[in-house]
Amino acid sequence: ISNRIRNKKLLDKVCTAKEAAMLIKDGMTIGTSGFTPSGYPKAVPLALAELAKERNEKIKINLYTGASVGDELDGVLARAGLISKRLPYQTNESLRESTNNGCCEFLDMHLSHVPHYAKLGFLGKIDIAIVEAVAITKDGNIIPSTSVGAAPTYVQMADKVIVEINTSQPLELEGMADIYIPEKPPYTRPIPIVMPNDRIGTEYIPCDIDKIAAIVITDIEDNVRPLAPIDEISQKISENLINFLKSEVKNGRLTKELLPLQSGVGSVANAVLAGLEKSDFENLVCYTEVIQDSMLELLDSGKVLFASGTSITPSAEGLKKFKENINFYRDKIILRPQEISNHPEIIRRLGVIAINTAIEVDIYGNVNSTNIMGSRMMNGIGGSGDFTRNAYISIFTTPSTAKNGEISSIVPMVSHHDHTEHDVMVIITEQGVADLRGLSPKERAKAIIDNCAHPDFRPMLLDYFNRAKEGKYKHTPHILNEALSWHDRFIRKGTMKID
Ligand code: 0RQ
Repeated sequence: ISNRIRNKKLLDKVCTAKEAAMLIKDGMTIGTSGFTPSGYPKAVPLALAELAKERNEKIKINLYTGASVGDELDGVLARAGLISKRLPYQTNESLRESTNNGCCEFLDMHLSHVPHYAKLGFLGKIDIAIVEAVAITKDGNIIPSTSVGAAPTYVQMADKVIVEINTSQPLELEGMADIYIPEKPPYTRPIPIVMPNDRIGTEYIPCDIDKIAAIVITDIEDNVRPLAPIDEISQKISENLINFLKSEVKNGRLTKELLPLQSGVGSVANAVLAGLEKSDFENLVCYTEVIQDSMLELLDSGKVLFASGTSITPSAEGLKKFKENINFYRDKIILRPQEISNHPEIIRRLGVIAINTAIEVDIYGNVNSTNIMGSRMMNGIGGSGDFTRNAYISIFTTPSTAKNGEISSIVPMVSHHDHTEHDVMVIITEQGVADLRGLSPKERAKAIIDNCAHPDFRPMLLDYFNRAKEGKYKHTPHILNEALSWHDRFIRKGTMKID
C-alpha cells in the first residue's frame, strides 16, 4: 500500500467506505471523478446507499460528475432516491428514468463548461469531492485512474476530499494524465497547447493534503458498457464518412493525415471510427474526449499515432486488453481535464474534425442529440457541442430511421435543439452524405432530403418542403402546424408513416 499512499501520515485517513460515506450529509453538493463509466468512485456511493437504507434516511444530494458514470454511483443512488440534482451527462437507465419521471432534476451541460462554471461559482458550493485514484503522492496530490474529467476543479473547490484508491487500476496509469487548470477569466492567457500531444501540466491532480478527509481502498472495476456489434447500417455510415473524407483530400482541403479527430460515444460512433482501420489514411492523431475500443485498435495497428482525451472507456474486453498492454499505450495517450480536452480555444486552434451522433436532424440541418420526441432525455449533449461549434469540419452521423423503420431521423423540424444549422456542416446516414457548407437553408433542405433521408420518408419530406415553399416567407419555409406532426403521429400511432 506504500506504493499507493506515499505519505505515511495519510495512512491515518484510511477508513471503511461506510465511515467515509458518513461525511456526506443531506443537502450537500458532491463533485466526483468519472467520465463515461470510467474512473468514478464506487465504494463510497454504494456505502452511502446502504447507510441511508439502514438508517431509513431520505437524504438528498446534488451529484456533479464529469460525464456518465457507472451503476455503482448513478444507478444505486438514483434507485435509492438520493439524488436531488445531477449534471452534466448520464447513460444510466435508473437515472434516466428518475430524470424523466421528475424525481431528479438533470442539467444537461456542455462538458467543457462544467469545471469552468464551477470555478466561477455558477454551480454553487462544492462540499465534498470524491475521486478515484491509483495513488496519492507524498504531498497529497492525487494520481487519477482511467479518467480525469472535472475532478481537478472539484478537488480545488471542495471543502473536503475523499479518495478511493482502486487497486484494480494499474499503477502504470501514473504519467498518463496531464493536469492543467485554466485561470479564471477575465483576461486569461492562451492555453499553451498547439499540438495534440503537447504536455502542459502535472501528472497529478493538485490537492491540499489537509483537505483529504478519508481514504478508502477498493478493487471494484469500472462497470463499462458493452458495445453493440457493428451492423450493416453502421458499416455503411462509416463507409460514407470515409468517402467524404477521401473527397476532401482529393479536393485539397485535407491531407492523408487528415486533422485531429474527435469521435462521440456509443455503438454507431465506435463503428464509424473502426472503419478508418481499412482506409488509406495514415499517421492519424485524435484530440477527443473518450477513448473507446476502436481508437485503441487504431493505436494497436499504428493507423493512429497518438490520442488525447479525458477518459479511457473501452468495453470489458477492451479494458482487459488495455490493462494487459498498458506499457504500449502509455506514451500514446494523454488524459486531460475535460475543460482542456473539450476547450473551444484548443479545438479551433488544432482544427479538429468532430464526428458526433444525432438522434434526429431536420431538413435545415438543426440537430437533436438528446431528447426523444422533444421531452424524453436520452443521455445528454456531452461534448458534442464543445466540438461541433469549434470544429474545422463538424459532422453528424445517424441511421436514417429508428424503431424498426417507424421513425424517420430526418424530420421537418427537430423536436429539441442541441446543435443549430449554424454549426452543423455535414450530415451522414447510411443513405449518403449531405455537405451543407456554403448552402442556404433551402439548398440544405434539398441536400439533406435527397442524400440522407430513407426512401420510405423521402417523398413525405419533399412534399412537406414543397408545400412549405408556397408560404409567404421563403427564407426557411415551414408549415408551423405541421412541423412537429410527425412526432405527434408517432406518439399517437407508433409510426411517423401516413397510412
Ligand atoms: O433507443 O435503446 O430504446 O432502442 O436512441 O440509439 O441507435 O442505439 O445509438 O448508442 O450510438 O446512441 C445520440 C443517444 C446515440 C448517443 C445517441 C433511440 C434508439 C435507441 C440510442 P433504445 P442507438 P447510440 C459524446 C458526444 C450525445 C451527443 C454526443 C448520445 C437510442 O450517441 O448520447 O454525440 N449522443 N455527444 O432507438 C427516437 C429517433 C431516434 C431514437 C435513435 N430519431 N427517434 N428514438 N433513437 N434515434 C458523448 C460525451 O461527450 C460523453
